[in-house]
Amino acid sequence: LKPSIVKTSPKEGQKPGTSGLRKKTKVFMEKDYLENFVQSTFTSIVAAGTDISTGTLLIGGDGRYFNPEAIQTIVKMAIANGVGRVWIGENGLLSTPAVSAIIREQGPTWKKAFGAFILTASHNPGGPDEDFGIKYNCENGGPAQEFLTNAMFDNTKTITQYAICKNFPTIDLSKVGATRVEKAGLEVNVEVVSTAATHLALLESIFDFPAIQNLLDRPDFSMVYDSMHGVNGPYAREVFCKRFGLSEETMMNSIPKDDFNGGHADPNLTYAKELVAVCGLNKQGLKIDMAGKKVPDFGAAADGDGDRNMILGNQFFVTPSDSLAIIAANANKIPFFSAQGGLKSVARSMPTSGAVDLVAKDLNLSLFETPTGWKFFGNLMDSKDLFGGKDYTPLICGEESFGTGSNHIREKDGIWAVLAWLNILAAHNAKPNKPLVSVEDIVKAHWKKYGRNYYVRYDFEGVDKVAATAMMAKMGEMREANTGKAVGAFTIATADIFEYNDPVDGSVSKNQGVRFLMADGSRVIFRLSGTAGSGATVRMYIEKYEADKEKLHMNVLDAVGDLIAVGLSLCDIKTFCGTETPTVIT
Ligand code: VG1
Ligand code: CO
Repeated sequence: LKPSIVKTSPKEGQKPGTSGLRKKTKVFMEKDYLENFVQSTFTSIVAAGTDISTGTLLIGGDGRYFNPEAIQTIVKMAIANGVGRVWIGENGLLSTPAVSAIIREQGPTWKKAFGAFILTASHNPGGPDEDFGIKYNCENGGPAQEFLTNAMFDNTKTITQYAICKNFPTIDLSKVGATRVEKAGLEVNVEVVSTAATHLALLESIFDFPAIQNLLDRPDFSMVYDSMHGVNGPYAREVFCKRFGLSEETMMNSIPKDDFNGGHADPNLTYAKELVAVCGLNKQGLKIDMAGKKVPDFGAAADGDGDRNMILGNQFFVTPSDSLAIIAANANKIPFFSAQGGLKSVARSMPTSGAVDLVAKDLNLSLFETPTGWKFFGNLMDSKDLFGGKDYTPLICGEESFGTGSNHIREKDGIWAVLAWLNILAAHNAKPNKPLVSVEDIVKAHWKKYGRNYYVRYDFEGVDKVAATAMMAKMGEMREANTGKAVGAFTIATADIFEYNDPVDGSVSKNQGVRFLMADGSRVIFRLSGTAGSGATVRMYIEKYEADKEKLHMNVLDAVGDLIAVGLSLCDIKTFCGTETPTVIT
């Protein structure tokens, strides 16, 4: 087990983005590329005080191309760096939320994990010609904070060597169980752990499974769940087929594939087209003629690494921002929250609509607005000071990008959101022999009470990075000149660049998007994506609030059409990037 020290030199561009380092798979397969990043991570966490010799390192991925090879390399490097114990997900598979759950698990026979490598580029396509990714999560189960990802990046710029135990045996990822290797007084434990067990046990402790079972058993209720050939399949089958006894037909695309079957495992109206069609919708979320064909009452989809969710009803699309608000408004129906004395706070990323703000105001919850990316929620969840010294504060978080979750773990959790909706539906349908209260009924009742935040996001993928950066800079420079200006039917009350002062550790995250806040409460926001594997993606977020009861059921694009036009002219993307046609609308 003698580690070899291999000479290397820095690789360009190994800066972790919104959620880890993502690059073309071929780049990751280049000599020393993965090794450099992994070594830089070990160096950073040791420098930050992590004792890697007594704890456990967890490794798993979303099953994309190069996943098994990368795992074997990381194991060999972990051991060379002095890690005493490694756990790996069965077949190399672990969803992002499951990783978070396992890190936080403190079972009697398990030594607690100090962190994890998750091999995923999430919703980015996979395969030899597509994307690969890696991220590091810390002891709290959440993504590494910025100070740590900055330190990793700094190390990648100065790295000269890495350590690897080349002669460590290749681990059989298909067999759950331990491999103990002992040599020269050094004992190393590598254990392949069940992909789903820990996470599912946690979910069962959160939701009212008997009530969900009653709902699923109703003859007038049916559901489908599309795992999009990502890592969610084994979890979905375990819960819905094994635990709840649904037929395999309810599970769409539930076998993980290393290229997601050539698809784009991103649960939205554009990419989850198979599910969207089954649920009787087109890609604008509008009803299509089903010619009498039966449509499921509930539909859901997950992304490649299982942390995102899309929720559909019978010919009905729930926007992620509305989903967050509705779960928060109904949190008392979920045992996890009611047992803790009820939900106390909510958090959303800045571009996420203000629908949840209205619920927070109504229910007297604290509300936090963070930059895009889940790592900012973790600090709030772990803070005792923010919440009057209490250890444990029930908190629900969400992003407009189909991510929802709570402080049961430190990542967004796709299957959690699906079970949350089923739990809420079950509670609304608790009385026997009544017609089914549908997803659509629940959403419409919510709008009636709170008004509706019409919302749409335009993505311009694959645009020139220099041009997109210049466009953002121009809007930033113009912010004072734009403030107070009338544009179309709107007046810009404030134009600014969003900056976040973390209330927990005082850290400041600058340059988190350009905002145009209109006098009537409407918002137009621009960001550059931090997850693109190559090139640049511009995101334009459009929100318009409507309280008028007569105007709650409009077509979204009709409701916000004038604001979209205003947004396109404010950024002038046509001049900068040569297009104003989005590649994806969500
Ligand atoms: C996107 C989303 C963001 C999400 C992130 C990671 O980031 O907008 O809300 O947290 O992806 O999700 P960006 O920087 O491209 O806008 V995942 O499921 O890709 O880990
Ligand atoms: Co994801």
